Amino acid sequence: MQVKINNSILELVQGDITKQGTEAIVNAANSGLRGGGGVDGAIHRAGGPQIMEECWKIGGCPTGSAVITTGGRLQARYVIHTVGPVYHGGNRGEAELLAGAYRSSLKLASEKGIRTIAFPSLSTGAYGYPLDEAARIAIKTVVDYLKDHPEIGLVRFVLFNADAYGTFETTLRDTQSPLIPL
Ligand code: AR6
Repeated sequence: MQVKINNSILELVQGDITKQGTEAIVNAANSGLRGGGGVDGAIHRAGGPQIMEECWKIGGCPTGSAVITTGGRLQARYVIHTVGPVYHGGNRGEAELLAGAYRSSLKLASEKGIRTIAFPSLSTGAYGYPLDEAARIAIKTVVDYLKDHPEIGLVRFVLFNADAYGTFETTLRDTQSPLIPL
């Protein structure tokens, strides 16, 4: 599914983040940038050791922030590493931290002149964020950013399975409807 936000494209696909040909892909990292499972493990496996070497030099990344490395052997030229919150029930600032992770990644892309970027669904694996709430925050944050930042031409959400794709699709359809406010 694709929608236009001013002159930019927001796209949903089902697939593997490591296979994307966007200029940057986003990693669902931890604050130590130490690697792990899920998206993080897949990106380091596919991209090779250079990405981890750069992560060691950077040292870390607070929750809600983002840092950038090259893409190593990946097709994407850059990896933007961001850290979503661990979900503890929703009353510990998780929503703002999750929005912050998307926003910081997009801001870094704008600063680096990156025009195409692919995101996984941050925090919805090991970090336990409920998918429907996370999808709503992800889509609202990206749509709001694209409205003000025409320099980003394409944002793609890469959803790993049909369930995640369906949830993002329903959420995006709802937010596109003038009858249902964000
Ligand atoms: N492409 C796209 N999406 C994927 C892929 C892939 N190759 N693999 C998994 N997903 P997670 P988090 C989906 O756990 O919740 C790591 O150990 C997955 O189905 O990767 O932010 C880090 O080091 C889920 O919906 O990220 C951190 O310690 C979503 O991506 C911690 O996990 C995110 O799942 C971060 O946890």
